[in-house]
Amino acid sequence: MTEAIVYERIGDIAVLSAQNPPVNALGIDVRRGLLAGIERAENEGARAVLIYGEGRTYFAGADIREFGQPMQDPGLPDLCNRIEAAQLLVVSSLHGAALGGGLEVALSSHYRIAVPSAKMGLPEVNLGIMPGAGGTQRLPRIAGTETALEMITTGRHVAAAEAFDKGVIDRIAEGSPREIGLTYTRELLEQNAPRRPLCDMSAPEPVDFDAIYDKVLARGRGQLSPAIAVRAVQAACEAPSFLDGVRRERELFMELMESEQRQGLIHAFFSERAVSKLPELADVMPRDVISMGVIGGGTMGAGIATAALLSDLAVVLIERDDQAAAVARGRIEDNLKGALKRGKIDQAQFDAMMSDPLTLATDYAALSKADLVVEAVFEDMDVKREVFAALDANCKPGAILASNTSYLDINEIAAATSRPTDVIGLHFFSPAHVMKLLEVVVADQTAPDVVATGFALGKRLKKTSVRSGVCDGFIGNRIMNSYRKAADYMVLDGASPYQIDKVMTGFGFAMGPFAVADLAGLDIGWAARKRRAPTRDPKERVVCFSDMLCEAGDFGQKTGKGFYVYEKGKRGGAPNPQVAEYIERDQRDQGVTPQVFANDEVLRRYMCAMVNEAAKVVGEGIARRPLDVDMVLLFGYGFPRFWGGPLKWADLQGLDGILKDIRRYAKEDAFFWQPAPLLEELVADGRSFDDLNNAGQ
Ligand code: 3H9
Repeated sequence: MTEAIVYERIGDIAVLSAQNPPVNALGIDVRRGLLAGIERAENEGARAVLIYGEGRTYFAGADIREFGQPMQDPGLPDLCNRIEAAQLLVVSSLHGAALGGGLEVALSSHYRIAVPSAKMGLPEVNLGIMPGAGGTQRLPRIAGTETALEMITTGRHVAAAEAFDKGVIDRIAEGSPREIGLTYTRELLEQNAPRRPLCDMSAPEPVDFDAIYDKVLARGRGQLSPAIAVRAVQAACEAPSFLDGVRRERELFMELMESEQRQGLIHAFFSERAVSKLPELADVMPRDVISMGVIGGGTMGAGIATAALLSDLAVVLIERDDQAAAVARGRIEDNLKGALKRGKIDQAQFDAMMSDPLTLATDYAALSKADLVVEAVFEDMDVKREVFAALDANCKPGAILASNTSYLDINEIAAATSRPTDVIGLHFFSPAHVMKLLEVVVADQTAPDVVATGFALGKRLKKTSVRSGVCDGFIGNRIMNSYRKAADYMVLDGASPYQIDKVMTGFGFAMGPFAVADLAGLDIGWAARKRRAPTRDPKERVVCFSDMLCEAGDFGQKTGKGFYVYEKGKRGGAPNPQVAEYIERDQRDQGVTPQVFANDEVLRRYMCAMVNEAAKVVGEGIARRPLDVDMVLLFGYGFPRFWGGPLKWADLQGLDGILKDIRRYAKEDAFFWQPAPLLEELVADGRSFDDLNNAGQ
């Protein structure tokens, strides 16, 4: 018997306890242990087998780390069939999470009991695959086709009470999984309860699978796994026998296993966990943060304050006068009302958050007890320096002074204080109480425990925190600036903004770059272009059509017109006919002859610009690893998760092809398309971005 499954005999019951921390993933040792345990129990004449997990959880699923490697016997599908076919009674007792292959083992057992806090689900689609050990065949038999389709295509975790209502489990009981499992199994034996293999149940009722397939495909914006899973459930209803259904499930599972989307989504799964683990901080204790200060109560400041309140921090928000403070309070209230409406908090929590923990003030002296202060004022270096000098004068020793600037130099900001080691960038994304990304920007003198506190705060606020070095725009905005420019150049050269938006939504983005610009406000880019104009290299191509829109007072959604025209009450916008005129004028002024861009070419240029700048960001050490960039784009910029991030996408496409294309584009515009030295190096060495990730773990 392997160590991962411990066999024990208690009277008529053989107990198989999983001991494979941290999540009892169903790796080869666990599978062998379960198989051996079932066989031994049968050989020894036990009347029942109880399966449960020691530690945090029942089985959290197949061991994802084994994917892509040759499968070792017994595979999970065979194991599940064998458990179900056992001639004695098999009972599973669930706690923690029974997910994916874990729930499939439970469904192969003849009876299921769970503690009230247990969660279960078939989340495989989120990894680009689908249940592959009979889950798509057994769940619809026990819970009905519609419930199974909903659970499998969303991957949703279902609480024990709901699972009981839907018939997925037979009983809920308080206690340890071992105790409740033993009591239940004894009871079943006393009652001479029959074996109850789900494979013997009749096929579930069919539904309109084609319609559901189309709906699920559209909802996933091109993600294949949920749609393919629909076809597997269809087989549960329509295949001549259970085994035929299982065979169909296997075919579809293997198809997804081979897909690029599976690689992208699994990269995202591990990267989102790896990204905030910094080896250099392993032994560094963060400072305590109980009370937080926020300077500025605009959209960003109010969002940060809301995020802090939602995480049980006390907040002191500073505004310039009472009127501005009242407006800020109103913004926070609106944000919290949204959280209330979405069921994130209840009325009592809402009332509590709006009173005790929230203080609005106009005097920096109110910050004397704050452990960490985030400044979210106007993006102007002189203003920031003034704010930081005031913070330096008013905050207690050891307080962390953070700037939410999107692009300004944190070193210069830190120099306005007498304590640069306590200064850091904490770059939130708007709306800050909703968006998951936090860039933790480390300046030259930032102390390690200040960095550790930035990450601890991010965790507390339920953000995905990514370390960034200092540069204009940090990781995310710097890369965005580059692919936005590529989009603008394509428009100047003949592509339309609407073609580009369509190509990028086809790739999986929720919105294309021009629709995003309209949403963010075209005046933001306009201001940035004006700011950069004096230092712009004369070799850089300049695009004017966006400025023309701004000069006409059209700033996007907020003015009702930008690249699109927005009608009140209508979702999205229609193309703004004036845009074509502006583009033509820009082309005439610059002597550009427009060309036709195929959709593939649009995608390639856009993505090459993103990858090239991302490679520069990694090469210069602004991002520690390629996966850091991937997580920034995924969590802050709507990059489609099923591609894993731009650098995972680049690996999947092949870096040499990307470099060749960048060199081809450089013949038209050598200034913009300068290949990243890191990309050249990787291609020369035959290595990938993932090789760098693995070297840096
Ligand atoms: C499947 O089952 C396919 C079958 O249908 C068919 C097969 C034929 N494997 O998330 P945490 C690691 S597909 C390997 O931080 P939490 C994780 O990387 C699977 N490792 O904890 C982390 O490692 P590290 C379907 C795994 O408490 C550590 O465990 N199942 C796996 O916040 C702790 O994880 C799923 O998709 C795994 N399956 O959340 C469930 N799971 O410490 C995936 C976790 O080195 N897992 N690890 O960074 C989860 O959703 C969460 O981990 C869970 C716990 C909710 C269980």
